[in-house]
Amino acid sequence: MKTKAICSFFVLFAIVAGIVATTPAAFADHSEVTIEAAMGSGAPGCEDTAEGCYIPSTATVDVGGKVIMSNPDTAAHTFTAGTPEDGPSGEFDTGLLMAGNSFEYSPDTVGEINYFCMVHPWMQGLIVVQEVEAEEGGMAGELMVTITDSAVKGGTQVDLEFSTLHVNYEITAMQNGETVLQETAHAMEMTASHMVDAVGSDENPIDIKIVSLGIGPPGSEADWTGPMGEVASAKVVPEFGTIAMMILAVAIISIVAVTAKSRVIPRF
Ligand SMILES: [Cu+2]
Repeated sequence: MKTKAICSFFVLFAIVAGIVATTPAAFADHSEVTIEAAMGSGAPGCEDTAEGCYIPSTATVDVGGKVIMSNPDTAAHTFTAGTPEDGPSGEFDTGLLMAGNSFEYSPDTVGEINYFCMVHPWMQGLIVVQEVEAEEGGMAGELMVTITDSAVKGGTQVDLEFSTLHVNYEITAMQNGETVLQETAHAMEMTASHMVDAVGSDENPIDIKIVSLGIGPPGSEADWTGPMGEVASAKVVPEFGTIAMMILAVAIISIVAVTAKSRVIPRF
């Protein structure tokens, strides 16, 4: 008598969810810049120095950022958008800025703005207004978690794929209102696997939920960055078409791709 055995029985599907990080890991800060009129710039000569007549003579600021124009010199100066040749362009004009005074300007469009001093036309500077910089430093801006489910021989293996290293997360698997798996983990690599001691069915699907706890080395929770909160959850059932998927996120969600594939191969 032959024992009827299901040797291979698997369900495969994947959910990919991308969350745009709301907390960049590191970025060059151009949200505010201070420009000072050079000391002694009321007399010609500063235009021939390396520093120039406005310091810095080229200043970079984010669009929507703040430019503080300050006059520590003893002479009164203006910071007037435009050039001595063409005159004021209208973007900003401090008017006559007396010694010790300052003026604030917030650019609202990307571009380059020349400016000069109406009193001392050899004084000229440039403000570069740029898009707010994306983060730098190699930390991915998106956290992607892919849940691939592979139920083999009585258990369900949950494979995860991350778009970045060092994701700390909690994985929970529920079946019939019972928690069949609950683990907190740190992804040293781009992939991770968890074994759930249960198999999903139409009547008893397994609900898997991944919650991001932050990105960073284990044990330094205070320094973790990136999206935190629910990343993805999925219902694991062995039949094509009955896979229910739900993707939630705490930040801005962008679903990159959703694919679902299911196959049942019974062998006797
Ligand atoms: Cu001046």
